[in-house]
Amino acid sequence: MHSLVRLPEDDVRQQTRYAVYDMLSRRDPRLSLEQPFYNDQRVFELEMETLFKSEWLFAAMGCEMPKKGNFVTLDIGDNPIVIVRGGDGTLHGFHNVCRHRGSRLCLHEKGKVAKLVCPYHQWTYELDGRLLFAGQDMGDDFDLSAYGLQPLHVREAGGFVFVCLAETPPPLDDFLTTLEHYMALYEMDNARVAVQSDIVEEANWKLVIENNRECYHCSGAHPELLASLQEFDDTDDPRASDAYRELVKRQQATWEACNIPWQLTRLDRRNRLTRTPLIDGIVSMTPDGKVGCQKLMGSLTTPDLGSLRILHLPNSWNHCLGDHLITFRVLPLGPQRTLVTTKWIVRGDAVEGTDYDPERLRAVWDATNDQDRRLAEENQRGINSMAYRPGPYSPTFEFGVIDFLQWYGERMLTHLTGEEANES
Ligand code: 3BY
Ligand code: FES
Ligand code: FE
Repeated sequence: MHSLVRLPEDDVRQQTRYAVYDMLSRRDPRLSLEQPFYNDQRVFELEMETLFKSEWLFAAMGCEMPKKGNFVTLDIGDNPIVIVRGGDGTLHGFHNVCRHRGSRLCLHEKGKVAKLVCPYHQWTYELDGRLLFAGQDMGDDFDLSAYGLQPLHVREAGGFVFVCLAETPPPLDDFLTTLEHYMALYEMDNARVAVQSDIVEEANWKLVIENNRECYHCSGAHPELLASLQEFDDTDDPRASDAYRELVKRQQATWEACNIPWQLTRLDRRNRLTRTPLIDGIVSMTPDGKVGCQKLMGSLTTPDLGSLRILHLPNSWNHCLGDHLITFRVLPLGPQRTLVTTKWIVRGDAVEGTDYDPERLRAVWDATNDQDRRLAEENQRGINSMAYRPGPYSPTFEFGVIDFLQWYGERMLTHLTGEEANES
């Protein structure tokens, strides 16, 4: 295969690397980032080139590709990718780029195909990426085997699908094993997406994640969400009340008796899993706190599971309830534009209209997402001002943000200096 020829690095690119390196290595971890991290095109391109091309990213749910030939597409920056279920049940990931003249191959976000056929001149690929057919006119010595789709790394565990564009991806096994363990009871082979929302926020992707990593803003912004969600998910949280600690103790004893995993597991700063109670007496994130889907996930007999929260930096957080799951995927579109995709997932055999009302299922997080979108967009507009200066995070309320930026800074510095990843 021919290697990609790159134009020489221009000065601006090199200087951006130096400037970002410099800003990150001398930054005060208690403060928000300097302005260019949130609004500069060059810094954004550098992040896409380093972080988003090197890290494992949450891409989709396996239940969106239940059968052979089911595929999902998404864009990681300028890179269109396609994930497809092969004949043996495993997922294959490819750059969604035809080897003829480079057209995008799969145009839809989801679907089912027998083969991958390019819409331009109908070059046809097997689900494992091999080129099968290239028209009649490529010449007698044309070697089909030299023009397979370019693969990328895909892993699936506990119903979640991750991709990585790096040649040598960072380690992921510990996280996947933990995820399998926590997700087993949801039986994700028997699940499907009931509702999906795609929101474009006019804000930098880090502002979207920062906003998610704290609940300092919750009491002022999220009346619907706070009817079910506890503002903290850890008894060590400085804000945790005695009543919360009592509730956690009671719920954990019940979960323990049923073999339901709940322990807080942190795998470096990037992956965090914990099961935490909802508000006492509330079983789901719906307007009235009752189940949003009558058929519970897996073989559960009670919906009272609290929320299994799963964080995967840089681009996902999730709530797994007894009756449905809500997954969140963040994909940067530009320095000040971010796609947030939310999926509400129910048991595979749940019937719309009978077991669940999609409007009721989505109501709480639709409201919450819209509130968060406004907050992130106003945050962005203020940061764009000449008056913006990095401001202090509350160590009590915003330690999650401090943690995220610590991870971000470390990973950026690692990629910028080309060092091997030394975390697991
Ligand atoms: O765009 C599509 O939906 C299909 C799927 C694979 C190839 N493509 C033309
Ligand atoms: Fe795909 Fe021509 S670009 S067949
Ligand atoms: Fe919020």
